[in-house]
Amino acid sequence: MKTDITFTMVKPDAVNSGHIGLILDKITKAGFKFVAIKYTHLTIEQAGAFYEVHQERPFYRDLVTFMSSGPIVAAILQKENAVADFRKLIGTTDPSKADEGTIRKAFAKSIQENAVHGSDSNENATIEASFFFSNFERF
Ligand code: IDP
Ligand code: MG
Repeated sequence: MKTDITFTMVKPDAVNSGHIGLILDKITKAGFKFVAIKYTHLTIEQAGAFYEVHQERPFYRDLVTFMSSGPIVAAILQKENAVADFRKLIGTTDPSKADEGTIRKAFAKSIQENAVHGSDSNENATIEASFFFSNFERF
């Protein structure tokens, strides 16, 4: 049983810019182990379901369109204190406010096209991981 996991996506902007390799390298060097990984392309319906918690927010429709605009890399990551440490590694939602050395500071284009997703709690990490991966796809 894997505990202390978080869930991430390399978003369509970063995939399109050719940054998959650099981002996965930063994640690896920060001490995260890959429990599961896949390259996929979300439908509008899937992106809408994944971000359902944000459906009342003004940016929801644009976010769903963006997240289904091209392929993504989805992964489950394992590390002690995974959720909090990964949020620190990726930086703030708005990349103009992100700390030097964070993934969003290096690769994000805007508050929407911000290169990576990271779960915000252990509960959501579990829900998001199960949205993408079965137990047979986790090692
Ligand atoms: P997070 O990804 O840092 O956890 P959330 O507030 O959960 O940020 O928002 C989910 C995603 O929605 C963000 O990563 C970003 O792509 C997009 N988003 C958040 N706030 C805005 C906004 O004000 N304008 C446009 N897109 C936004
Ligand atoms: Mg969030």
